[in-house]
This record gives sequence, structure tokens and C-alpha cells, in this order.
Amino acid sequence: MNSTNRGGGAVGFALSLTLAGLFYWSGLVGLGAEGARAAQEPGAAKANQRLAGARPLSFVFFLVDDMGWRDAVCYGSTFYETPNIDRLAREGMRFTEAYAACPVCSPTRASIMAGKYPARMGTTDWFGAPQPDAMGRHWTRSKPLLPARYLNHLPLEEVTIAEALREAGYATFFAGKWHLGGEGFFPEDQGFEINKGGIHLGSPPGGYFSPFKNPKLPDGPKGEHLDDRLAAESVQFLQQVGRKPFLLYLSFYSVHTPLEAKKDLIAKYEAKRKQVKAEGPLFAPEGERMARQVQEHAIYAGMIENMDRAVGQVLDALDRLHLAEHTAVFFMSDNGGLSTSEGSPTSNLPLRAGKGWLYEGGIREPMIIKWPGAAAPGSTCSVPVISTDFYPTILQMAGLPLRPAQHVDGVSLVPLLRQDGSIVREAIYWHYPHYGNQGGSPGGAVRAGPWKLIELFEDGRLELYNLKDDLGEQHNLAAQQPEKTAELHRMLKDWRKAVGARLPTPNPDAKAQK
Ligand SMILES: [Ca+2]
Repeated sequence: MNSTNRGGGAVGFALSLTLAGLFYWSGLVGLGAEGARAAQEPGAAKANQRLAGARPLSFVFFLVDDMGWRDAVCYGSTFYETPNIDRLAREGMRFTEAYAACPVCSPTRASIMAGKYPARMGTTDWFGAPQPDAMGRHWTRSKPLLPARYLNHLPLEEVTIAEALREAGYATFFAGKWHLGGEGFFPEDQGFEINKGGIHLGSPPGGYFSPFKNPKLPDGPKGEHLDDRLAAESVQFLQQVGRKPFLLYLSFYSVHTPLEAKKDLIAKYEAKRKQVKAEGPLFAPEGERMARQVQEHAIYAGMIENMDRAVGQVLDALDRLHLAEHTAVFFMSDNGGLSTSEGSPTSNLPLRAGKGWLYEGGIREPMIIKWPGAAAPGSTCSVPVISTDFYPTILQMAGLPLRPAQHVDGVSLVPLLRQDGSIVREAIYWHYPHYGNQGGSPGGAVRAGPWKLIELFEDGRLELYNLKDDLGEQHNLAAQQPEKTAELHRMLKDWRKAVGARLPTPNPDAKAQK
């Protein structure tokens, strides 16, 4: 708002005490010391909230579309350039084993909003994918299974994280890709006061350059880049939000197809590509597809860098407006990098496969949380976590009461962020009863400790991997470890029953299998 708010609650409180004159300095010192103590103690968010005039924590959530686990320098990319995401990692905690709830878009998005597994809500495929009774012309029409029917919107009955924060007095702003339902189910129907560009579609209707052809985002000057526009809208929101706590949810359309980037960035990475000396082949077989093995796609690299710049514009605005110290920043992608179809622009190596697959390349994500004064800058966390966890984490960070009946599949990450405790969770589960456009077949998976079991529904095949020894999921241990395999399979089946997961059914039009 203005410079008198620079010091946050302590200064505001102290200034109000100038009216009382006599107690001005004692008030300032007393509150400052208490605030400092509270910031070092567990539950500091709650303690801070109790301080008269203390400023509640605000939230910025960056959700990138289709960004792979290794698509940032801080996650090991040597081709892409991501100085702003890397800066965020230096200022916060970087999670190395963070998962999306699904290997495709909408289900993961729903899991963030609701704190529930997609299987529990029935939102198991990307919204717009063909339903089982509409497979007539689909490429999977002769496959052994008909996919499960899925719900094609996030139900209004779900109290989203945006609704929970709005009820608590937060300003709520959405920009970018929604893909959680159409008319009646837009961001403004799910707790966001402002919606810039969120519609039913999963890719930008006019591509990445204006005219955007987006009914929720007026076209900009011809050629304006969508990332730049979404960042500018976000910055404008920050300039106008005043002292109200806020949720700014910047959900990039990038780096989803269509593969389009600014000319100068393409040229930059075309030149860089010529210097890349790839060891081994560019592509290797993955099922019936070929998976990219080397990051060297110039357009995709340009998309990554442009998205990263947009992240930087918002981070810079937080600094410039003196909001950064009161704002937690989240960064995540909704599914793995696209490596087996639609141009196969990235490689997720050392992870196997990519978007649309239950292997790690499809579900393991870059994930960073910056929590000023609480999460150690530059720290990392290797505890497996999942996109359902954001909901209770944000509530606890804000000092708001948890809603366990809502975020039933989430666990608050606050003890991990504060490095003063651990989280209790038996396992993480996935259920994708669909044929992915990227070549994956219907299946489910469970991760418990280092173990991961994948069940493929077409033939009931089970694959067991020890991720500690075999991050690339190259050695199926199911035959060697029958007891572990049976244990995890039982857990997966019990979980499916508990959440009411829908299964695929035999396809009467299936081609006879050999
Ligand atoms: Ca996606």
C-alpha cells in the first residue's frame, strides 16, 4: 500500500500507539520482541495471528502446466535457464520427491483445490477426454478396456482452498489455466473474486500470442505474450490489494502445447543446442512410443525461460511492494514433462517416461515452498509429498482452523517446512483408469517408503520398483519380492475401495489379442 506498512504489523501497531504517546517506544519494543520470539517457535503463524495488528500471511501459488521434474536448473537441467525459479529455491525449501495426484492436468488441479484424491471425486481424467460411450472414433477404440467414466468438473460442493481463504477475509485472484469445468464451474464459482483467463480449456485457445481468443481475458496488443500478460495482471492485483491478505493463484498455460515461443528465445536456444553434445540416442522406446532422452528442444526451452521470467516479475513485485516478507510462495507443476507425444519436447531423465504415465516421469514434479521466517532458505526435503497436501498446509500456515472433512487426503507440510517434525502417512496412491494420449494405459500405483507398485489394468500386470536403488524404474522386482508385491497390491486395492475408485471395463469392440 505505502511505505508506512513496510515493517508490517509491528510498525502499524507502533504507529497507532503514537496516539497514546507515553507508550510508543515500549509498545514497539515489546511487540517486536514478542513477534521475533513467535517467529522462532512452532506454530508461529498462529502466534503471529494473535498479535494485535499482526499481518496475516498471504499466498502466491505458481502452478505450471506440464513442466517436468528436471525442467529447472535447480532440478538438474543443463539446457534450460530458470534463474527466477532457482532464486525461489534459494529462498525456500525445494522438495525432491513431490508428486502430482495424476499424470494429467485436471485431476491434479482438482486435488490442489479440494485437498482430495481425484479418485475420491471421480475427476480422474483431463476434462474433455472422451467418455467410455464416446470412444467410437478415438484412437483407443480397439483397446482391451473402456476407460472409467469421469466427472468433467470440480463439484461446487467442494469447499476449495480459495473459498476457505476467502471466508477468512482473503482477497482471491486467479490468472491463467483453469481446466476444472465450464460455465457455472469457473474460478469465480469456486472462490476466486477475480478471474483472468481461466476457462474450461486445457490449452490457450489462441496460442501464446495475442489475440488470445479467451472469453475471460481481453486481447492485448497484437503479439503480446500470454505469460507476460498473466504476470502483468498478477502484478496489477498486488498493486491494488492494499493491506488485505491475499491468495494469488497464477496458473500458467505454459509450458503446455502448442509449442510456441518468442523468436529471440528460440534463436538463443537454437544456438545453445548446437553446443549440446548428447551422449546416446535422442529417443528410446517406452511401450509403443518413443521417449525423449535429451533436453535440447529450442522452442520448449524458450517457453520455460519465458515462464520463468514471468515468475520473476511477480517475485520482483512482491519485493517492490514490500509484500515479500508476509507472503509464502508455492511453485508446482500439474503433471510430468511431455516426453512421448505431441512433439515430445522434453526429457525427464533420470525419471522414466513422462506426462500421461504412472512412472515417475509422469507424476514427480518440481515443487518449492518459500515461507519467510519459517522454512530455511536453500533447504531441501526428500519426504514424499503430494498435491493434496497444499490445502491443509496453507490453512495451517495462515493460522486458520483445519478442515479435515474437506482436505481428507492432504497432510500439512508445516512440520517439514519448519524442520521440527515429520508427517504421518502410510502411502501415496494414484488411480488413472484411462488411456493417456501419451501412450500410457489404464492403471494404478502406490508408493510406500522406497517401494512403488504399479498395477496395469489391461492384463493385471504388477511392477514393483525400489526407487532408492532404481530411480529410473528399470528393474521390476515383482517376481523377486512376492510378499512386498502382495502387500502393496492389497493396500492399493483397499484404498481404491475406500475412495470409491471407478474401474475400466472390458471393451466389447476390442481387437482380439494375440
Ligand atoms: Ca498438464
